[in-house]
Amino acid sequence: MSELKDKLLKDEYKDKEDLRNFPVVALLDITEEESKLLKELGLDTIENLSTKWSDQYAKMAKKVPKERINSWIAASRLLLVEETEKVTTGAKIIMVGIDNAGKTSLSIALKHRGALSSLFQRLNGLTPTRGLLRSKIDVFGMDVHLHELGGQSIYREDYLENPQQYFVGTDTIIYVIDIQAKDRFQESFEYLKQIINVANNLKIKVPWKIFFHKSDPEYEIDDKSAEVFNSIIEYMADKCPYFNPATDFFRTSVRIRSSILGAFSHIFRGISLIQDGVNEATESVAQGLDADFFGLYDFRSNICFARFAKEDELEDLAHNAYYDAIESIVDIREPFLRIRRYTLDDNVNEIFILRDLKFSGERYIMAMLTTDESMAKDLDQDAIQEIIEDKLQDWIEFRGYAAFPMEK
Ligand SMILES: Nc1nc2c(ncn2[C@@H]2O[C@H](COP(=O)(O)OP(=O)(O)OP(=O)(O)O)[C@@H](O)[C@H]2O)c(=O)[nH]1
Ligand SMILES: [Mg+2]
Repeated sequence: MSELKDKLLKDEYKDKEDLRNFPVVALLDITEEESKLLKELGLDTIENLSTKWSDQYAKMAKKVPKERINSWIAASRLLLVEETEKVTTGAKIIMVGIDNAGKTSLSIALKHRGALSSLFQRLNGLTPTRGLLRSKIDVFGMDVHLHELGGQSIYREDYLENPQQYFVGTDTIIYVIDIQAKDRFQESFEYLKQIINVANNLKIKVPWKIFFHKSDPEYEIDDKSAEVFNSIIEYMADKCPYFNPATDFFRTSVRIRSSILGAFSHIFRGISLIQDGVNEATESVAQGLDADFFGLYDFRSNICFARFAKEDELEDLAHNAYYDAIESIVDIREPFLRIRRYTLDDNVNEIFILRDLKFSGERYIMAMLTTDESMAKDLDQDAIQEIIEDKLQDWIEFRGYAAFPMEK
């Protein structure tokens, strides 16, 4: 607990008593100005912020970026965790798109362990989803409910006519487009417009993500298709306030595992309120380990909970290497699972190191890439574990509090 105080409070508050009545300005990452705003809204103390934030959220969001507000709420909840009831936290993600776009395939590919060939076998036998299909994944201690809306036109009508039933309480909406189905672009774009329309009418303000799916390695996008994709992104940027045209679309393919893992990990980290703190801690772990990439994967869901990469390419390389490795290690228990070497285009040798870790009884896999030969050679297991624990343990332990409480 005291370590958590160190991380979340300004120096002058670290040794004081009566945490719940601290003014919000005690939080590390908040300015005087910002704390005044919260005070005006009745969120003057840590306790009030942690319990009454939801009534004032919209007002705060008008003045301050959401990421900042989220991190204050998370910090106040984390600080009071010992006194807070164990609340259920969770998230709801909707996947939507016309039939055959690949929604069910994406959800299967995300959870699949084992060889790619056995994944393709499963996907070949898929039949169209009949209406709403729900599944639940445990991601970083939150329950993530994944809702797929089967895209055949007979089902689409119902979503558009009774949207509240499907869209209320959603944290993120993913729209999936089959980029190889040129003759269906028009239909897919129209459906997207309709869905945005009903969501906007319901005043559902959530992040939207676009998956340009079936972006297989050998598939080349022609100019005409590229034009359509650009106009979709422009349309989204215009109509959806929480769609960022620079970062919120993904090229995914079941043939490129890193593409799916990367996209979903981005989305799940976005839902987590402690994202900023985790990012900072992860960067310092990477520095401590002299790693060009460091990532911590939740073994059950495959989701990358924390990651830092010096270059984007290294992240893709590591995600792919992670998937390759877990194909063969499902049941094997060894401290060091794998060490591998990759030579990159510019003749740089990256050493990939993977190991099994446990935090609070949950299994994690750590992956890193380093060019430091001596580091890789005399790898001291305990030292590695120590560095990670020192920086990330608290974040991992409290990850279950890292999402908004579930709406009933
Ligand atoms: N080439 C290629 N084919 C894919 C990919 N992902 C899925 N498919 C194929 O696309 C077809 C349709 O996939 P589904 O996942 O059933 O599509 P869906 O969006 O769930 O369809 P509905 O349930 O009817 O809405 C299947 O035959 C998959 O094998 C991909 O990345 N590349
Ligand atoms: Mg389906």
